[in-house]
Amino acid sequence: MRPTDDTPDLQCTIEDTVAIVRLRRPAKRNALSDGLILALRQTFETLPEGVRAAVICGEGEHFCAGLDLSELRERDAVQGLHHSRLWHQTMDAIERGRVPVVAALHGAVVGGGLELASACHVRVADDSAYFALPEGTRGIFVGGSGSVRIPRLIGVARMTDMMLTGRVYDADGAERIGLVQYRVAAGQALSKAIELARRIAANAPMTNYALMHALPRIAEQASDHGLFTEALISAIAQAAPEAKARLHDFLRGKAAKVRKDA
Ligand code: 1HE
Repeated sequence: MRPTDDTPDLQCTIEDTVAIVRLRRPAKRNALSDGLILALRQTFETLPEGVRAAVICGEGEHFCAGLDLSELRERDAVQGLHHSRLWHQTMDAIERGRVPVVAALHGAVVGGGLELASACHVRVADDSAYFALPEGTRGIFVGGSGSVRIPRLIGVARMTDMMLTGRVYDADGAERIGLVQYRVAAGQALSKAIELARRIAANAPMTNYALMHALPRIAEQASDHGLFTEALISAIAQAAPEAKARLHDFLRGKAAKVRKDA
């Protein structure tokens, strides 16, 4: 296990091919200050070459309390615009970066914390997790890409309801509406996320790249364009030497079979 560029509020530890990125402001419930948003971007943009997947988690009782509201007070409109764009760059560095990211969620996953979770590729919630968008109560709007990424997961109607009424989803509800893909017992989110990240890290890199960079674009294309993009990416992926080697192993009976309990 090897720590990399730590700032006081963010720790990145490398375990073989998996990076574990930990929010470390537990006294402030991991609220996302400007410094933390910049450190996240820097960390995901400069992951070491051998890293094939990442996990993001939070220290203490909660994953993340969202925007650090203490930094909001003095911002004018132009500064607000640039601040939101700064968050967008960080979320893009995660979602459209080099490796898939699994979010390990517990406690509060609220406001900007939910925006951060939504930029990840896989979300695991433990039974202590709860999800809300309290921006409405604070008199503000989402600014960290939530209006684009959250409706992709749960639809515009559910996000509107969360912001209009202050509705809070528990882990069970979050799994039911598609906000998270996995639900585990309290205290188990990180270990499950690491297990999934290890599986992801074992995939052919081109498959992971296609899932991160082609699939979301295809989903937004007209179906004729989407099918054409799919054909191109599929042809590139299957021509990679790693794909040929994996196919060869399977045909010689040396590859793992699909098992129903995997
Ligand atoms: C904070 C923040 C924060 C806690 N910014 N300081 N997010 C919110 O509206 C959520 C606000 N936070 C909460 O509702 C609660 O703190 C929690 C449910 C997350 C946790 O409750 P609890 O009882 O464990 O902790 P606490 O006692 O409320 O907070 C502990 C300390 O953290 C306290 O500071 P202290 O100096 O009095 O000890 C809190 O002030 C501080 N703290 N959350 C700053 N968010 C790009 S746009 C995104 C827009 C948004 O994210 S808006 C939603 C913001």
